[in-house]
Amino acid sequence: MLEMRIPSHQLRDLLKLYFIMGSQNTDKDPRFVLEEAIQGGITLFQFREKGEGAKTGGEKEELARSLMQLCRNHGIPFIVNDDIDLAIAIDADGVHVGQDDEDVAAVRERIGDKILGVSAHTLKEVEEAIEDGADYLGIGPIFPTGTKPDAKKPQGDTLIRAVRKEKIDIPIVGIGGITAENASFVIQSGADGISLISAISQAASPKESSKQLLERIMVPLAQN
Ligand code: TZP
Ligand code: MG
Repeated sequence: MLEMRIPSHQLRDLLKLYFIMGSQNTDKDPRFVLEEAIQGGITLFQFREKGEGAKTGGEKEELARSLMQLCRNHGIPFIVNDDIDLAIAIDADGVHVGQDDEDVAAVRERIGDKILGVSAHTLKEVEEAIEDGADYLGIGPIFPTGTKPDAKKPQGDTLIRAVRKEKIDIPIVGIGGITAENASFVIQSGADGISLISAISQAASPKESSKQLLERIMVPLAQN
């Protein structure tokens, strides 16, 4: 396990192709989808068991443990969305919280040096999250998304560009409606990576989709 806060350069690399999924995001077995996505080249995984049809309690924990084991088998860090108790119970590699979840500084206290990601929608939220101990930020929705019913209005690259203009260099991933067609736009705005659900979880071949996404961001990433 990590014994110090993850260095930014290492995290930037991990954020390149950040796949997020819960069992509610796929008609297939989520273990199969994750295994394929790993083979296709994802660099980080977030377990986000949330919304209609999501598992709870023991079933949720069991799924988390089996997906974490798949990640461990391939050296992919495993992040838990929202559920800090679960992340601590299973000794996940990190957590991701939004503005409506537990207070960021309190989460940092609870998780020690585990990776801490925070969703931010304004420059003020960005600055507060950094102050409170975020390791990386998720910014979006960049494009319209059908996956998160309560998502805010799509903001394109406005906030990512504003953050970089302020010379704030915290690792950032864009989120929301990202596909192979628009992935390079997100990287060109100054993000270190793309995070996505349906472009991989709903793909006919999660493996091919992951490969294609990675190919589309390699050139723009090299130019950042
Ligand atoms: N937060 C902002 S948009 C979103 C989340 C969790 C959903 C992203 O899903 P998709 O399918 O990649 O648009
Ligand atoms: Mg949340």
